Amino acid sequence: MKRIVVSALLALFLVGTPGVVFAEGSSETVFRVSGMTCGMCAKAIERALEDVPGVESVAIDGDSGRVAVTAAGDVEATTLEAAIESAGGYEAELEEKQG
Ligand SMILES: [Cu+2]
Repeated sequence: MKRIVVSALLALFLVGTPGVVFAEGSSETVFRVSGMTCGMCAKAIERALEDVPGVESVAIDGDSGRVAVTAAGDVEATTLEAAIESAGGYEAELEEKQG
């Protein structure tokens, strides 16, 4: 009986491990973007960022101009910045990068 409990715990640990490693390898980069005037702007920027390899999620606050990008692994801020600016007529300024 004790052995079953131990192997169940071990299985839990093994299953949980990739998630932990994954979280540690991810990064969050926040930009302050100017030039966004409507929801379509936010959509265009979101799509451009999602096309960058490694990008997992994009959160945009149109009012403050803050764009937060979560990526698996270390995606260069300059790469993300270029993607934002390629969406057309926007200027991105790096505000914060974690991971
Ligand atoms: Cu717009």
